[in-house]
Amino acid sequence: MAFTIDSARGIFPGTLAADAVPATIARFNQLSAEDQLALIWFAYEEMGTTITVAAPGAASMILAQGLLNKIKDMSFTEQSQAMCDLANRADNEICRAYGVFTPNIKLGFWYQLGEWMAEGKVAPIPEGYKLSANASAILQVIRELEQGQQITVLRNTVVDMGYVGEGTVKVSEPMVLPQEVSERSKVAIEGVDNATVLSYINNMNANDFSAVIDLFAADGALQPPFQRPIVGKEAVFRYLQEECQNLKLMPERGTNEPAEGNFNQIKVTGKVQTPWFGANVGMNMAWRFLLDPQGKIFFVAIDLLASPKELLNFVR
Ligand code: 45D
Repeated sequence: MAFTIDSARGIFPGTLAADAVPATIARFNQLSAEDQLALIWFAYEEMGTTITVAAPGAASMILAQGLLNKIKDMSFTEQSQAMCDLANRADNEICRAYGVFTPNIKLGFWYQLGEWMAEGKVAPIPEGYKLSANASAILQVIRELEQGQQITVLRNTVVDMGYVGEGTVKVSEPMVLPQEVSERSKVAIEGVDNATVLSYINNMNANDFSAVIDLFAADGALQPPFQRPIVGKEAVFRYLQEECQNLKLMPERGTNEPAEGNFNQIKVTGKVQTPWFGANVGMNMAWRFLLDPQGKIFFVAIDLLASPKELLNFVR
C-alpha cells in the first residue's frame, strides 16, 4: 500500500492553515467561565455590527427547545450558573443534555439564549463587566482575525462546551432531502477536471450525501479543519449528515498531480459559505484530495487557510 491515512495527511505540506484559530481557542480555554462568556458576548456583539447571523432552522430549534425552556424558567442566578457550568464542562444534567447536540443545535441554542439575554429574559452579562487583561488581549486578537476565522473561533467555543460522557449518542437534525437533480449547480475548477472531485463538490452542494459517500474508498477518510481524520465510510457518512447540511462550496482553482503507487493528489482552493452567514462570509479554504488508483477518495483534508494569499499557493 502506497499510503496510510497518516502519510496522506502530509500531502501538499506547503498549505498554510489558519493556525491563529486553534491558538486563540487554546488561550480562550485558560480563562475563567465568567470571562469566557463575557468575551464571547462582546465578540458576538461587535461582529453583529458588520454581519448578521441567520436565524437557525426550525429543526435545530425544536431539538434545543426542552433545554432552553428549562433555562428560561430559572432565576437569573441559576441561569448564570448554568451558563458557567456549560463553559466549565461540568458533569451535570444540563451539560449532558447539551453535550448530545450536534454543532448546529448547539449554535441554535446559544443563538436563542443570546436573543433572550438581549431582551432581558435571561441573565445578561453584568453591566459594566470588566474583562481580565488576558481576556481583553484575546478579544483584540479575535477582532484582528479575518471574518471566516472569527466565526470559526466562535463556533469552536460553542462546540467545546457541555459534557460528553462515555458512549454518548448524538442527537442530530432530521436529514435534509437532496436537491432535485434539475436544480443542481455544476462547478468548474480552473486546472482540475477530475470527475471524482467535481462530483464531490456538486453533490455536497446538493446535500446528496449518499452520492458523496459513494465517491469514498471503503477505508477512506475526511479531515475537517483543525480535527483528526474521520475514518471509514460509515463514520464519514454520519458526519456529513450531522454537520454538512446546506453548505455552499465555491472552488476556484486547483492542481492535479500523480502521486506514489498510481494515486493522484489534487489540491483545490476556493471559498465556502455556511448557512449561518450566507454570502456575507466567504471562508478561504483548501481541499487536499488523495485519490486511489480506482479514482476513489482515500483521503481529503479540508483546511481553513491562513490568508487569501493562500488561495493561490500550489507549491508542494
Ligand atoms: O457563551 O468539503 C452569547 C466540511 C454569549 C465537510 C453566545 C466542510 C455567551 C467537507 C453571545 C449568547 C464540514 C469539513 C455564547 C467542507 C456565550 C467539506 C452565543 C467545511 C456562546 C467544505 C454565541 C465547512 C453565538 C465549514 C450564537 C468550514 C455564536 C463550515 C454563533 C464552517 C456563531 C462553518 C456561529 C462555520 C458560527 C460556522 C453561528 C465556521 C458559525 C460558524
